[in-house]
Amino acid sequence: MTRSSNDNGNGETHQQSGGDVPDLTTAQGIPVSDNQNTLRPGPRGPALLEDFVMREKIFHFDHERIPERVVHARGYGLHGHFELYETLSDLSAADIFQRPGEKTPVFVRFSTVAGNKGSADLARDVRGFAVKFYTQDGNWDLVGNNIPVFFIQDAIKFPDLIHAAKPEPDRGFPQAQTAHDNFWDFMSLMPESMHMAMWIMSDRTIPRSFRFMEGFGVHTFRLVNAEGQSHYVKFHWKPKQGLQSVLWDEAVKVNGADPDFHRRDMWNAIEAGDYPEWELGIQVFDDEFADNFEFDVLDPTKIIPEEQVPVRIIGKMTLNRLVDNFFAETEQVAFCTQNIVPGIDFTNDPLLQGRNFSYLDTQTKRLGGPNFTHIPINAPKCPFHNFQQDGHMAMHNPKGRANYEPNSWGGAQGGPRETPRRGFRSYPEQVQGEKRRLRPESFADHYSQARQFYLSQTEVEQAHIADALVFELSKVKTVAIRERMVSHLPNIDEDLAKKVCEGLGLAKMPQAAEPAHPVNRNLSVSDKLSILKNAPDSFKGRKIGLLLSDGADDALIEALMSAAKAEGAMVEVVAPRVGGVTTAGGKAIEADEKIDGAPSVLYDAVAVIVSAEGAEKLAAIPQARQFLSDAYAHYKFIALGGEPDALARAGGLPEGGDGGILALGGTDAGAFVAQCRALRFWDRAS
Ligand code: HDE
Repeated sequence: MTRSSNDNGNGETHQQSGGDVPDLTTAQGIPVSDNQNTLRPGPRGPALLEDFVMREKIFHFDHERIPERVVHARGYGLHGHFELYETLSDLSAADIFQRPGEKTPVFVRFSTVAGNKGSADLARDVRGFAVKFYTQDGNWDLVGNNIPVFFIQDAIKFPDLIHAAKPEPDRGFPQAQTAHDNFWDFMSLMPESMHMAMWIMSDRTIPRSFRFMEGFGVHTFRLVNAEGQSHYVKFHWKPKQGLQSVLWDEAVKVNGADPDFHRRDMWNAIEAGDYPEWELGIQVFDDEFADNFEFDVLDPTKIIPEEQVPVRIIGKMTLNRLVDNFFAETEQVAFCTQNIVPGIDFTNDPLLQGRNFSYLDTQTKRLGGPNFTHIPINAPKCPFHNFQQDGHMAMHNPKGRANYEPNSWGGAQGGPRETPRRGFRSYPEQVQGEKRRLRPESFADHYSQARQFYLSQTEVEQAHIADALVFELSKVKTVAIRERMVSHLPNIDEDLAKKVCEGLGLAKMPQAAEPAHPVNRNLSVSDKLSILKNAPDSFKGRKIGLLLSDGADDALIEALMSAAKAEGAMVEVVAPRVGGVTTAGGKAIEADEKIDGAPSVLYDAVAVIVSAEGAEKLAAIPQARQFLSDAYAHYKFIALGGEPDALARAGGLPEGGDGGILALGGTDAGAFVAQCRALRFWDRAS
């Protein structure tokens, strides 16, 4: 029996076209009568080559994939705008920096670096923080990271760095991880990477959310004003939400429970109207500062501490719109460091100079030709005119005769003309020297700022750095590589070196690596480098996991829900069944998650409101026990309401609790949420 297009075989009928439902057609617009069956002679005959409907459909499907980015393959894109607070006309002629209050549309893509497109969100990795500003003078791309320094000083080392970080080529693993021999072999042979090594071993590489991390332009750029005067500048993004990271044990578990943890977080926040915001800050300095600074401002492995050059806040970016189509926007967006506008300029940072080649080159391959600027997400939103033409998929095809310049056709017919008044001019920096392959002497100090970073952390954060190094190097099979890496640590901090040496069980402390430049052991601590010293003072935008059972107290639930709402926090209901629970008052509350799918690592704090019988039943479920034992182990605030004793005991909570465990009486919900503002009960760690 043959099956008609409108019968799926179960007797159900598909929706037919007509009214608001458009007719299905081929890409050529030919209406399709049957989208279920291939054309064949007789019901059991071979497929006919003539079937252009089937062939076109499968042909197109076969070509759906484009190469993923060679780095930063996994990303999440969002729309928003940038609003300028104050004019910068004294410093920069950039159109975007002229008129306070003016909003410029932006597209942002957050990403991990090493993992492929399908890897998990909470890999220990740098996060990309790329912003495309659609300014009235063309697109400006600030292609930054969530860490202000980089691994290497010269772009020529980038392929080596990335090869070493990616899966090893013979075995094809590990995916999205730096915990392997090749990576640490390379790092330990590159002392210039030691400052970055401290950052990537810190909790910066396991952010709780894209919303709770900083962004940095990394390189020193130039701002150039209308008079042609130049100042150096470093760009910073400061999240209004504050900084927050997860623990490594959480990261490992989150990756299993929800590999999309970061993109889901962003989706949920924007869907809820809780739009994340970052302020744009600039560190501005001149040649005199640059000449006197302890390090070379062109060296991308160095920061300028905010205590030395304060960050001046100049505007705010708000992300408030999800993409309509992930492929069209997030996948096809092409950020490029060479996209710069009049009033901003490059410096000779050797990494930046190399990047200016790489991005355009890789995008031409990834997006299939030179016309990727015609794709809506990449096209400028201001008028643009030039004599570029043809090529694959050309979408902007100017009319008329003139496709060259100069021409004598005149007027509109002659096409666009150069504009010395508005046009981009490079800052006329004096450059001279011998043509050689050289690394400047001024780039030679590799340890002093690594030490400064380490010493600027709280004790908890320092412990995390040591633990992360021990974890990563424990995955390195070659002892000589472990030892070589540890040999750099005494140049950073003796105590750190000792902890890692002991943690690895090395027979003896390796001899310290010989620094190419004496280590400055007296750089001042910079509080801005710590996450915990810059923690938020609100629980806004965070999430409570509320575990309920049948017979739970209605008033307690209600009180917790409204306290969370008042703070701007979210509550997700977790229950033994997704159908939910029936409260003591007989009210049905649907669950957002069944307990098996909602471990407490997905939440910033947890609350349990249960009846005595419900607590007994939950105590028998391993995931319910872990919900509490993990929350406790991860220093989370825990609220216990109703009659939770059986579950609290089974979950291993200490008899009598601790300062981070709150018994939820009638009026305590507000106090609990207020306590949660500290994000974690770190006292439990000591
Ligand atoms: Fe990138 N980088 N990078 N990078 N990078 C790419 O461009 C490169 C560097 C950064 O969401 C690639 O279109 C070189 C520093 C982000 O689409 C590629 C060097 C910083 C993104 C490339 C660097 C970054 C990329 C891969 C050393 C922080 C993702 C796909 C000289 C300031 C943008 C692509 C997005 C992507 C090259 C170093 C940030 C291959 C050669 C330093 C956020 O062109």
